[in-house]
Amino acid sequence: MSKDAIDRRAFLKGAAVTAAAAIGTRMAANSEAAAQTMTNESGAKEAARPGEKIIARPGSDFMVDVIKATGIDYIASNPGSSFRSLQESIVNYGGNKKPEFLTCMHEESSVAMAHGYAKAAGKPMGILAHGTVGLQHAAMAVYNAWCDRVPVMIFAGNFIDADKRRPGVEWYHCVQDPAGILRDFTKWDDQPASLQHFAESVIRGYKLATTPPMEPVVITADGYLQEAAIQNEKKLHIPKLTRAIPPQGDSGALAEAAKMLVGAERPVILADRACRSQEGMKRLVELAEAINAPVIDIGGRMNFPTTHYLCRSGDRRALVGEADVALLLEVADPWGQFNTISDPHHEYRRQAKTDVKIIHISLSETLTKSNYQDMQRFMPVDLAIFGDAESTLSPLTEAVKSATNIARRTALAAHTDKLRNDHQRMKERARNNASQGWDTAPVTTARLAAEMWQVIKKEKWCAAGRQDWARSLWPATEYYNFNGGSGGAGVGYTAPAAVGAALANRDKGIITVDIQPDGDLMYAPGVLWTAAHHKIPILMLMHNNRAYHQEVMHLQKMAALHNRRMDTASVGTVIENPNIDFAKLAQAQGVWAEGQISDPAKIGPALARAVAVVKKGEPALVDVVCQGR
Ligand SMILES: Cc1ncc(C[n+]2csc(CCOP(=O)(O)OP(=O)(O)O)c2C)c(N)n1
Ligand SMILES: [Mg+2]
Repeated sequence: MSKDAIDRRAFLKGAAVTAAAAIGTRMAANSEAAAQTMTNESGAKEAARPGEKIIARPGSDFMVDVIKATGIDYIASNPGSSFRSLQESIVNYGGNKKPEFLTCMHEESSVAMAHGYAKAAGKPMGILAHGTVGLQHAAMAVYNAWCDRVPVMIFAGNFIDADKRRPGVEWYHCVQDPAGILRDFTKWDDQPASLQHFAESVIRGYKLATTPPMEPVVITADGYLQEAAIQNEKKLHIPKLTRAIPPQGDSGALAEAAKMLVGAERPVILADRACRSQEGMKRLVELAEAINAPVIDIGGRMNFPTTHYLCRSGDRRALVGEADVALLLEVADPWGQFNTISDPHHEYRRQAKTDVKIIHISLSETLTKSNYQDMQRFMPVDLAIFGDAESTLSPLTEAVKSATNIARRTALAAHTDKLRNDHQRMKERARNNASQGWDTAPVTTARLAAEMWQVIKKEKWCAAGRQDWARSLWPATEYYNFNGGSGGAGVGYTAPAAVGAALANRDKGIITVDIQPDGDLMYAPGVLWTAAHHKIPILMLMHNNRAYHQEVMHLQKMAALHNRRMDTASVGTVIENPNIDFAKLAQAQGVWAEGQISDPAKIGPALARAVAVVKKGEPALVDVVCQGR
């Protein structure tokens, strides 16, 4: 028997005593009560006398070895008995390091944290969900991650063998097909029937989740497999994890695309979930410069420096409207870039020339789920190149360079002055728009973003919350600066995803800031406690408009359409009477906080105090009463 196993046996024998010494009498009393309860529920008397029937090497230990083999650093989870053995193994056998267990207060928070983390860390986090109920809570956040093409390793506890289930609650929480509820919006799932099967499925799942287009994957950790002793351990092996190299677009197709781009008079590049790294951004800069084409960063990822003269994200309507050739890079909604359906009359409008030539480099054709409609409206294009955008950028740039003769190069370079002026004009317009109502109370959203900028401009920073003003006002040159959006627009994403990003950024010396909508935080505010407990430094600046403001606007629009009174638009949409005191909400969970600020002059000093807390490694929240959106 290994030394570990002996240690664990000794621990079990003296459980109550050890627990009393280590974690205080309250926990010791609880663990005695728990032992008693287990005896009562299961009727297995021997379990009440620790030491008599020991399982020194449970299957869940091997499961931890498997999870460690993937390199997952964290498991975000709300605890549940369907994975109690795996949780115990993570902590006692695995030493609660790589992976470390993160205590979450809602499964939606676990998944959204993993979502934000994956984009900031460049690798997935694991989450553990408790059978039926845990997966039901997780579902919307999984959908957001699916829509955003982000990998999450979802582990679920479940007892598949009815002969082993304890009566009562365990039946309510077990399910014949755990992943079924998520199958429409996950890439793959499996319910392994043996430990060897678990090892192969986790490695296969990790590989699938992290191969573009990246998506969440679900693997069930069967409860009985977790708790029962490992049989024939020598026969078990963990397969090697080799990541698949993402595909580059076909070279012939790239030559054709290059010809179209080089010959264009008004080319435009639209990048969405295109880049995954600083290197990807650098490649997009090289391509854009080779064609001297303006770039619209749609914002699914950080694709292009906002300081570059070819950055024209704020001029999408005008540039798409005049374009003769458009290059799309993993754009989630291609149809919506060139067409629209008006609101509220649902009438079709074209926003581009009818003969604009469209090239799309994308892997979206590999996603073939039918039920959910995240594929967006079908868009006929002139050249559909199947390939990973980031990996295809460099060969496309090479093709562009070889398709450009000296005369053409000179002609393209002649556009530079105008392009620089247009970029400056876009910036000035954003600054002018931002200065409207600068000193008004409630505070404008632009003022909020500007105040935040003042306290982070000398830091390495990541904006993980609401990013609209920041994207047009803040000079951003690094991939880690912006963490993209929710994917599926399921509200409740922003706060936990920002905390997940902050965790990924913690050891890189990057300060994570979150302009945080009030309605979003109230879905699952317990993520503040998770940030405090795990010492995750994040600066939350509340965009507290005391409303589900987008819905206020929708109701106003409907009242206008129906020619009826508008003042009732607040019914069911405002969060007033009583007003929520977000500073107290945060303080109650151990987070440093100040609020409820309505004087814009007071935001800066409060943020300066908050940043000092964040720099010490802890979360901080500043609540500001703001205008609409
Ligand atoms: C889960 C979910 N429920 C409802 C909605 C509809 N919805 C869209 S925006 C919004 C308001 C969100 O309020 P808040 O986060 O405070 O942002 P605000 O609009 O006030 O800026 C709601 C409820 C949604 N997108 N997702
Ligand atoms: Mg709001």
